[in-house]
Amino acid sequence: MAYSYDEKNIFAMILRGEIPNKTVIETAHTLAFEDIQPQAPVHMLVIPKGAYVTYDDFAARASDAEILDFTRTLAKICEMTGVSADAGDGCRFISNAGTHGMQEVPHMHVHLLAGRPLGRLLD
Ligand code: D5M
Repeated sequence: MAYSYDEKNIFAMILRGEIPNKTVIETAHTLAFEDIQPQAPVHMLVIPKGAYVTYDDFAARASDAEILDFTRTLAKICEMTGVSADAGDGCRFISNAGTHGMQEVPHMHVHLLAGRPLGRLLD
């Protein structure tokens, strides 16, 4: 079944410039901005500019250029903020999907969390 995208979701509104955001970096296909309810000293959201609902929707329908831009931008932010596991203390990427994933905003996004020990995800 194909996902149906809701153009009224809050990240679509951010992408259309209808509501403000604290942009960290913007590229041809990707936007990263500060999460409004930070759960860690570093908490950003990285979103594709295209209309995708979840990670698997993005992976299935986005072009290679969009996917490459997204993954490289995520890595660039880690480098810029000094949170890569190589040069810093590390970080966590989370992409919530659907009801059990507790996804609130139905536009594909990856949370980048860092700046404190984040605890074990699965016990
Ligand atoms: O997480 C959705 C995330 O989106 C949640 O951490 C709050 C954040 N959020 C909601 N509205 C905004 C605005 N306007 N700016 C920045 N961040 C926002 P989910 O994975 O869908 O549960």
